[in-house]
Order: sequence, then structure tokens, then C-alpha cells
Amino acid sequence: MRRIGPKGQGEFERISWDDALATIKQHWCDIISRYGAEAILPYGFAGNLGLLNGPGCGDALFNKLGATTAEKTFCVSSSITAQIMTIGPSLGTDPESFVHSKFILIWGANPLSTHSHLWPFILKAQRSGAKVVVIDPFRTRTAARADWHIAPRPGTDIVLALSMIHTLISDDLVDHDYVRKYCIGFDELAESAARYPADKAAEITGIAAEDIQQLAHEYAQTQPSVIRVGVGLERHQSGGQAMRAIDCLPALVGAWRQVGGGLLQMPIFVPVRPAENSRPDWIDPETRVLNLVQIGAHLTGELDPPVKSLFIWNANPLVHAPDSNKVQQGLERQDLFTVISEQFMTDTARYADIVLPATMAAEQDDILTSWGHFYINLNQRAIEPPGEAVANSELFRRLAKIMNLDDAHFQRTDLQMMRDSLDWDSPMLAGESFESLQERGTIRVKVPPANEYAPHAEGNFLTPSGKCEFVSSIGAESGFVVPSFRQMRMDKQNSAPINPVPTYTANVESIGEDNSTYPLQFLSPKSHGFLNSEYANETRKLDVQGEQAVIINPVDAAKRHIKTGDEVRVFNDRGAVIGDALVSDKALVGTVVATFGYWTSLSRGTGVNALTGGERQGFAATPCFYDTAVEVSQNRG
Ligand SMILES: Nc1nc2c(c(=O)[nH]1)N[C@H]1C(S)=C(S)[C@@H](COP(=O)(O)OP(=O)(O)OC[C@H]3O[C@@H](n4cnc5c(=O)[nH]c(N)nc54)[C@H](O)[C@@H]3O)O[C@H]1N2
Ligand SMILES: Nc1nc2c(c(=O)[nH]1)N[C@H]1C(S)=C(S)[C@@H](COP(=O)(O)OP(=O)(O)OC[C@H]3O[C@@H](n4cnc5c(=O)[nH]c(N)nc54)[C@H](O)[C@@H]3O)O[C@H]1N2
Ligand SMILES: [Mo]
Repeated sequence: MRRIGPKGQGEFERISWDDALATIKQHWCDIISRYGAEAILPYGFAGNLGLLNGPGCGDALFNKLGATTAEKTFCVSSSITAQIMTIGPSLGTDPESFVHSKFILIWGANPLSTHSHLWPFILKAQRSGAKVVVIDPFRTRTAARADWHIAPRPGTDIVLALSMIHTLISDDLVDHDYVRKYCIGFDELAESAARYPADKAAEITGIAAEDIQQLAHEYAQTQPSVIRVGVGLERHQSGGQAMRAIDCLPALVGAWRQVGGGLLQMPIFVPVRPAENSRPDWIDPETRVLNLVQIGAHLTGELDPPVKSLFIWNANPLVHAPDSNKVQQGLERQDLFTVISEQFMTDTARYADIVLPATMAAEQDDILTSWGHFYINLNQRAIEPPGEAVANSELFRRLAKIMNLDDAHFQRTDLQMMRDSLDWDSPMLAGESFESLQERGTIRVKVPPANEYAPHAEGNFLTPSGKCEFVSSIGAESGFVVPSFRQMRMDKQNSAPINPVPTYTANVESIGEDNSTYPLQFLSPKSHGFLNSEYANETRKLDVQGEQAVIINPVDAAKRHIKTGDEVRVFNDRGAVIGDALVSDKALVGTVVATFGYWTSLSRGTGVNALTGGERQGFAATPCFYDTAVEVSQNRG
């Protein structure tokens, strides 16, 4: 479709694929000749996580053209970086081994809503007597079902973790044999932890000193103990360092020794070959890198060359990127040529000049790896694509053709691309082949079965030292970003140096010196009913999820004369969000919670990211979505 009305109005006319491709070609050739190819910015993200059609699937095309390289750190960038620095690229504890755990610590995650395939194993363990503890400032559905819910002030988890470590050391709960054999940096970690005796940590975290000590004791003494760590904590200044400290815990207490002990983050380290499809080897080292978290600033600021064309696939940046008012201003620019491949007329698509129709999962072939399990799955199309929709793989073949890129890479069929996407020589795929995947549809990676798998019972950490690194030997000087979502570049990036020992940095905006204007800390986690911004346009899903709620503690609500059901306005200097107040102690005093995903075009104003800032990025260039200060008032129009 071609836009015929003003940007954002959603007025389009249907055109043919040939016409659309010719229009794109003409604009891109003009832009390249006037400004150079770096004036084109590819924006692909996680709407599709397939090896063929996922976040990096268009990168080869843009690398060949010499377009700006996009750094994509919206999700798990700091948590994966922290894991690689501490225990290496490990699968971690098998989700199916959770049934053998006696103590399950769910930290900054809401698996009942967001990792539903893990939940049955947690429930089974709980029914057999395991204690389930949740650490989350918000009482989520998961927290409500826990045996113990601990609600720290957001962004202070590292202090809680370091204080636990201090208790483990001072109360002689450390597995010294394990630490001696398989870890490095104990003395430095102990020194960092000693800064937070329980009473000091209590002041910072808001958790009673006795609770911190009890947590450390139970965690150490109830073996096997396992931690499931989510992305909730990475949205703060100290997020990555909190992950580092948490990643140290299982080694300190020897939890890795047993099946069902250890830590599960995201078992993403299966043998995929992302470079086969995204071709980082085609990037000229001089090419500019822009981080997509700051898309609003990139589109509205003074860049040389300016971004003159934005190509978007698998993403709805107007909803998911921070500082959405700025993103909108950028998308409104008359001189910006925006193309999007979409299934729906999303908030972002309404601003595009050209909208290309994309297929859905049942209409395309792909290989899906893990978002929290040990299986590799074949996604076989169930029906032929309706109308003129094409899979991303075909979309980029067509674009390569019109841009006269004749490299054999762009001629590969989906079948060839699928064969190329996995490292069939890896021991994790021993005895398997693309044919066996086709035959069975699913392959469990070749590690021992869940009732035997204890990946680090005898160390075997894939870090530079081969040990669990309490003091990290990588990333200290330059800072580095691990290829989250098969992002390509590791050599040239915007990340700051990382302290090799886990250390606390307070949030800047939400608990900084002066927060009298905006005294509340704003959290915008995932919703139960939507998948990021997907399904937020589905009546059925909206019925389940309900209108945008703003959850506020009774203490904070009383000060503002707010009652449940009142229409309220959450605001700061960046923008405002309208929602229905839910006065509840589910939200901690001093915090406001509104879930993420609602579309602006379908709600009473803007989505939650109107409030969040793109300028603050933490460890590994992760967006600090939750380091956001706000005020709430009745909405009086
Ligand atoms: N239903 C549903 N499922 C999803 C998604 C979805 O949108 N909806 N999205 C998918 C995606 S892309 C991802 S990345 C995963 C993420 O899944 P999770 O890792 O579970 O992430 P969130 O639900 O964003 O955040 C988890 C919790 O962290 C809490 N939190 C916030 N700040 C802090 C803090 O400072 N400390 C602690 N301890 N907790 C904090 C939040 O209150 C929230 O309850 O879910 C995936 N699954
Ligand atoms: N405030 C706040 N912001 C957040 C988060 C948060 O918790 N709070 N979470 C962050 C995280 S963890 C993530 S992962 C991101 C989510 O960011 P994304 O994963 O990019 O998710 P969406 O923004 O929902 O956009 C996905 C879009 O892709 C489209 N799509 C799906 N499949 C295909 C396909 O095969 N082809 C094409 N062309 N399009 C397709 C869908 O229709 C949808 O519009 O948001 C981040 N932003
Ligand atoms: Mo994510």
C-alpha cells in the first residue's frame, strides 16, 4: 500500500508489488547518491524470532548496501552479557529439571504470564514441597502464587544480592570446596559484598534485615536450589551488575552440584549460525552504528548523514521503543521515507510511506529455537500465504533483486536457508540433520535428560578462565555487547566500560537527588494478555487484558485523592499516559505500574513508552525503561 493521506492518519491506497518495489528502489537510489547508503537505517526486531524471518533476517541486504548498522539492545542485552561474563554461554538449568528443585527463586520474572511453558514444572515442584520465592516490587500473578513474595525497591536488587552474599560468607554457608575448585575472584566479591551488611541493605532495598538473612540461609541450605532470572531487573542502571551478582549465587552455595540446582536465564545458546543469514562479514568497519533504543533522537536530531529512510520489519517502534513522542515526531518528518513490512495497520505502520504485507507463522516455513526450553522446532506452513503476503525471507530476496545485488546469498531458497541456519556439526546436534528435524519436527539438544543434567556439577564454565568468574576477565576496559538477538557487531559499539566486580549504581531519574516534581517510580512490565504490542488490536485479547490500568499503592493514592476506577493521568516532562486507576498494595509504595503493549491509535492517548527515556542506557547498552520518574493525577481532560 502507498500512503495517500497525512503521515499517521492511516490513509492508503493499494498498489502492486512491482509498483511498491520500484518506488522503494527510486527513493533508495536517490538517497544513496545524495547522502550515501548510511542514510538508510534498518529497523528489525523481535516480532518474529525465527532463524529465517527473525530480527536479523534483513541485515545481509543492508550490510551489502552499506546502510547504517543497527545495534539492537531492547531485550536481554545486559542479562545475557552478564551471564557470559560470569558463567559463560551456558544453557543453564534445564526447565524440565525444575521438578527436582527444593527451593525456586524467581527473580525479576513473571513466568506465569511470560514463560508459561516453565510454569507447570514450577507448580509440580511446589506441590512436591519445594518453596517458591518471588523477588519483584510488583505482586504479579506469579508472585501471588509464591510461598514468599519479597518486594524490593525497584533497581536495588544488586544490593539485595550482595547482602545475601555477605550473609553467606559471614554465616559460613559457602561451599568452599566448590568455590576453590571452580571459581575465581572470591576475595574481591567478598569485599564488594561486605559494603552491604543486612541492616545497610535494608535501608536501600526496603527489605527487612532479618528477611535478607533468612533468604540467604534458606537459599543456601535448601538444596537443590534454582534461580529463574528474568528481564525485569535489567531495566535499571544497576540491572546488568545485579545479574552478575545473581549469577554468582549458585556457585557460592554449590547449587550447581545437583540436578535441579543452578540458574536458568534464557537457554539461547543452542548451535545456531546467525552469521549465515545476517552476514556481518559484509559490514565495512567504518560504517556508522546507531542503537535503535534511541530511535527518537536519531530521527529528530542532527546526524551526518541524517536518517532519510527507515525500513522496519518485525517491529512496532512507536509502541515498544522509549520516548515515543519523540519517535512520533521523527516518523512525522516529511523528508523521511519509511517502509514497513507488517501483518497489521499498527501505530507505526500508519506513518509509513509504503506498507508491505507480511505472512504469519502458519503461512511461512522457519526454524524456531528456544525462548526458555531445550528444543529446536521446525515451523512448517499450514496454508499458503493469503493474498499477496510474503515471508520476510522472500521480501528480502525481492529487495535484493531490485537493488541489483546478485550475490548467491540472496538466491538461496527457504530450504537452503534453513539448512544453513544450524551448526549440524555441533556436539549438541550429534546424529541429527535437517532431514531428522523435518521428520520429527522437533529436536532436543544433545545434553543429558532432565533427570540427569547438572551442567556445572564439576565446573565446566565456558568463560575465558574456565571458572565461574566472580571477577570478570572480559568487558572491563571497553565494555561490550553480546549479540542479543543475533545482532552482529561486537567490535564497534556504544557500551560503556563495565566494572569487573558487581557494584551498585543507583537509578538516576527515579531515585536521584531531586525527585520532588516526579516522586513516583514508573514500571511498565509485560502484560498477561498481549505479546509485547502484538494482539493488543484483538478484541478477544483486549477483553482478557482489559483497558490500560494504572496500579498505585493505597498510600500514594490517598495523597492524591485517587480511587479505583478513576481515570488518571501519569505524566512527566516527556509525555503522559491515561488509564484507569487500580488502587492496590500489589504496587509497592512509591511505584506506579502500567503494563506495556497498548496501541496509541486504539487507546485514550499514548502507550507507556511516552514516559520512558531513550537517553539512559545501562550496562551493555540496555535501555533503562524503568528508571523513569512520574507523577499521577486525576485526569481532568
Ligand atoms: N504474556 C506475555 N508473555 C511474554 C511477553 C509479553 O509481552 N506478554 N513478552 C516476551 C518477551 S519479549 C520477554 S523479554 C519476556 C520477559 O519476561 P519477564 O522476564 O518475565 O519480564 P517482565 O514481565 O517484563 O518483567 C518481570 C518482572 O520484573 C519486575 N521488575 C521490574 N523492576 C524490577 C526490579 O527492579 N527488581 C525486580 N526484582 N523485579 C523488577 C516487574 O514488575 C515484572 O513483574 O516475556 C516474553 N513473554
Ligand atoms: N516500556 C516497555 N517497553 C518495552 C518492553 C517493556 O517491558 N516495557 N519490552 C521490551 C522488549 S523485552 C522487547 S522484546 C520489545 C518488543 O519489541 P518487538 O518484539 O519488536 O514487538 P512489537 O513492538 O510488539 O512488534 C512486533 C511487530 O512485528 C510484527 N510481526 C510479527 N511477525 C512478523 C513477521 O513474520 N514479519 C513481519 N514483517 N512482521 C511481523 C507484528 O505484527 C508486530 O507489529 O519491546 C521492548 N519495549
Ligand atoms: Mo523481549
